[in-house]
Amino acid sequence: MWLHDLLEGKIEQQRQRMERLLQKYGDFKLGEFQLRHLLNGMRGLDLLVSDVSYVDPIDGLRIRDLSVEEVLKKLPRTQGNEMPLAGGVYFLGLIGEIPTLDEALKVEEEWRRRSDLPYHVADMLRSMPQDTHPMVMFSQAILALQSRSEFTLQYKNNLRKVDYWRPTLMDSLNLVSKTPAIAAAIYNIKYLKRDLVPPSQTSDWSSNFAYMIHKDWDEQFKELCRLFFIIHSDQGIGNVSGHTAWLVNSALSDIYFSCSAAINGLAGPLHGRANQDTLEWLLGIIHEYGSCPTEEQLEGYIWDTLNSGKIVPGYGHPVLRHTDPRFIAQLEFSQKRFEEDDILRLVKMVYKIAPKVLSEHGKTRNPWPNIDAISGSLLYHCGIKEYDFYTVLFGVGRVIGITINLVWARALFAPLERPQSITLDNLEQRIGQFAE
Ligand code: NMX
Ligand code: MLT
Repeated sequence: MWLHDLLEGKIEQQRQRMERLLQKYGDFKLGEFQLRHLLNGMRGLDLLVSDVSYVDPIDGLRIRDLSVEEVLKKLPRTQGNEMPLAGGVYFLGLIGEIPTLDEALKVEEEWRRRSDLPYHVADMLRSMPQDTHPMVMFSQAILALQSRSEFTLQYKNNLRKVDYWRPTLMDSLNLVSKTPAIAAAIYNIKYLKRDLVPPSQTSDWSSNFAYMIHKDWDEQFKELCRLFFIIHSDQGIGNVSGHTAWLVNSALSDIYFSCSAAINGLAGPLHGRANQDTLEWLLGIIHEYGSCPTEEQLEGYIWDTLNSGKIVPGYGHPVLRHTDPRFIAQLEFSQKRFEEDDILRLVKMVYKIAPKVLSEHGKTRNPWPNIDAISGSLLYHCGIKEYDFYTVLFGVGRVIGITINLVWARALFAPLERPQSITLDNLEQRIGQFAE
């Protein structure tokens, strides 16, 4: 397969690079960690290695060392579209080079011919109770595809460790190709109560989602899908969903097991669910004041949110210490296209006022907006009003980056992850004090 051929030489180079580092510098001290790191969720510790992407505290996400702005500018797009093809970001992350239009289209073609959703997955989704959370449906649908895992099949047949990445790449292509169809099935079953639409054999991967939810006519939404999936595709491997997948996969559980688990982590309000919570919070403000509030009213509302012990959704970040460039990319997208939208006007007002209030409040280390501070508003403007669905779309994008990382994890023999856990007694003994 052409992607295997392209990847093979690169993997060999990286294996030698890692081997050399380990042999020569295995004892090199990279840093120290303190007791506080054990108790603060390991914030600030460099503990994972992946060349696919990196999150800089100030500049934000870099995929293969390209900033979000560069990714959106340099990746190829088809004629008449401003937003690039998701096939391009897959190629970039996997191979480490900016693809030509032909290469991005070839990835899209690989996906298209694998994009059908098996009957048993659609049947399972239909049979779930109406009040099932869409992220449960998403996670279960991914898990239900596990019976098709190439990795697990070949592993049973004495697959050699040096070759683990090969079927993992097939699993990545197969799963990524089907995530828009899974999301569309959830949307059609749960909200539209309409029949499922088989994937189009002409649309690109991102806009195929629009096609399958009966929105093929909506060019603006299709452009939004392209932007949305690309900017959600990766964010290093330390975030909750990425790291969950990485950990599960380290036990050689295949990509389906790993991504299903990742989606469960993404569903949390401190992670991907923040896009839903933000929209709900913004609608609450509009409901309270009848339309956009004044700046004074908004400031009061934000203080009320904080004083009642709640978080301001979409603000703060475990790594970033400045405005998330993925927020900026979406803001620019909306400014060009629908500046007059009330909710988007409110998003901009919040951006003006919340950082000041959060700084004064003094708790968060980062008072600036993250990707979720605006993403739901764009979907809402484009007619996707069912906000408990938004995190599913986050996940559709994220499966791209996660599975690329897992291909590389297998290629570079990422070991079983198994940190030691210690007791508080251990801790106190080590620092020479005993519990009172
Ligand atoms: N509103 C109110 N309080 C906040 C906020 C916020 N937006 N952000 C952080 N804090 C609080 C945080 O709860 C913590 O309080 P406590 O000591 O009582 O536990 C304190 O500030 C210090 O937190 P940080 O070290 O700044 O942030 P941390 O790394 O722990 O958490 C988030 C990062 C993203 C979980 C946190 O900023 C947050 O809860 N934000 C709102 C939810 C959100 O937008 N999540 C989406 C993140 C992006 N994503 O897509 O996953
Ligand atoms: C993400 O996109 O995964 C979020 O920004 C959370 C993170 O980076 O930890």
